[in-house]
Amino acid sequence: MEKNRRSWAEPYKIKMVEPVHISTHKERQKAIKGAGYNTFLLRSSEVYIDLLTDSGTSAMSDRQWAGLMLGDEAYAGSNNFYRLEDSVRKNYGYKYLVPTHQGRAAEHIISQLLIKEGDYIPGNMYFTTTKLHQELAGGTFVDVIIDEAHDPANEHPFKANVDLNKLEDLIHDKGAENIPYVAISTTVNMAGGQPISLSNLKQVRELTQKHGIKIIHDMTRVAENAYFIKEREPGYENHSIGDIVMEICSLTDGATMSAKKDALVNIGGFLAVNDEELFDRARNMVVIYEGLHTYGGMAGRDMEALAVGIQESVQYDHIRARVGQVQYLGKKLINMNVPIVKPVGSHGIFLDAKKILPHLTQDQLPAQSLAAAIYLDSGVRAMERGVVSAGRNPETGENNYPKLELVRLTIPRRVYTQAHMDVVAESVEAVVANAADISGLKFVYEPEYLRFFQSRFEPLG
Ligand code: P70
Repeated sequence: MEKNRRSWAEPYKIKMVEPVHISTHKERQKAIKGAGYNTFLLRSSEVYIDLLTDSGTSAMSDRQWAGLMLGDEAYAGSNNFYRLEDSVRKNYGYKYLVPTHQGRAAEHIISQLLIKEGDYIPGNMYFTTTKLHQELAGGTFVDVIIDEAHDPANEHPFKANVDLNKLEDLIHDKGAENIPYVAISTTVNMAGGQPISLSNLKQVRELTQKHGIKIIHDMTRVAENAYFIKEREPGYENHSIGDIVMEICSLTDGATMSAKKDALVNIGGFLAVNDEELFDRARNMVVIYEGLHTYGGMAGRDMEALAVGIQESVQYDHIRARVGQVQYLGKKLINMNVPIVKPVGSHGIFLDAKKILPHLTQDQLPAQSLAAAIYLDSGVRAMERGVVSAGRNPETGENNYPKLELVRLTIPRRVYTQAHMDVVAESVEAVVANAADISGLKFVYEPEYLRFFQSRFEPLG
């Protein structure tokens, strides 16, 4: 194909810049101590290259900024709501839209509506907020992802696939009546930004339909998943990203969306469903927690920026450059022999902290320690995705010990350059070379919910 003869490059040029502060080692030492060795507690002014998350950190296009000026801030029936509804229908195919302020609000609503006490919710690996909302609604999450997803070195092209035997066994053991839906995520964040294949999703659809079980789709990074399908799944090489996205959505009954990722906005999300009765209940519930059903926690201007962002997110040149930048950093680190999750995912690089710090036990919080060490080295901010993120078992109070103990270098969309990626790789290489000096951390404060956000730590002697 003509398009692929050349390397990817950003399909945009830069119109405005935001200066960043390059700190000194001494400043960073003070900052990380003050933050209790938790990168979530750093101020952004203390950060040089911010790879904490790709959530809400994207750069909007000129068309999106122009859209802000079209904000219709009517309490009810805003023009922007109808444009957003139209954009969701045209690009994703879901019939009914309930806007929310971000993804977890949509998770809250769908969990409360569909889950009853004692239910089981199978899914292709957990996500922190999703699982918590399932538990708060009385359910138990069950991981039915293929085993390969738990092995950072395994190069399966679709590590987010569901293990159909695991799913079938669960339906057999617990009964279809106790499984309100299967939670399918595109891509899977905690596995390293890995995709699910369309052929696997079709099989999941067939199996669940036989038992009358719904599929609820976490479509936070669906365009990135579609890009991998186009690249890797036989038969899809000539399909557009838009068509693949539509096909994915058509195999599910509804979706929760954190629009802060794929859809290129700084705030926003939604719940979308096809069933009219479920929609009626959801839009009744949204008025309790979010706002009226035609804004649900978003300003009119934000809905406009989202309507435009959705269209931009499924453009091939955009998604190729977005994923291309992540692959660039991944390849660089692989060439430096840094152990990372393979294949390289779509939204970030996941460093294998267990491999990098073999002298630490999981109780000594290797990923948390590695993220703090990288910050100290260069001011690059990353995020822990290991034992701290996995929290405690709500029944026993014991730590959950996930197989994956990772540090995520998450790449915001359209924000950093290839030169920034080079600095990140140099810093990680230097920290890995001196990894034996990293001594581990212990908790000194731990909140009840989603502890990774607010916990504080101290170095272990
Ligand atoms: C991240 C963010 C959010 C997210 C997600 C998937 C697959 C739902 C949501 C929730 C922010 C985050 C959230 C919890 C822990 C750490 C970071 N992911 N599903 O950085 O959406 O944030 O809009 O409520 O990735 O990965 P929202």
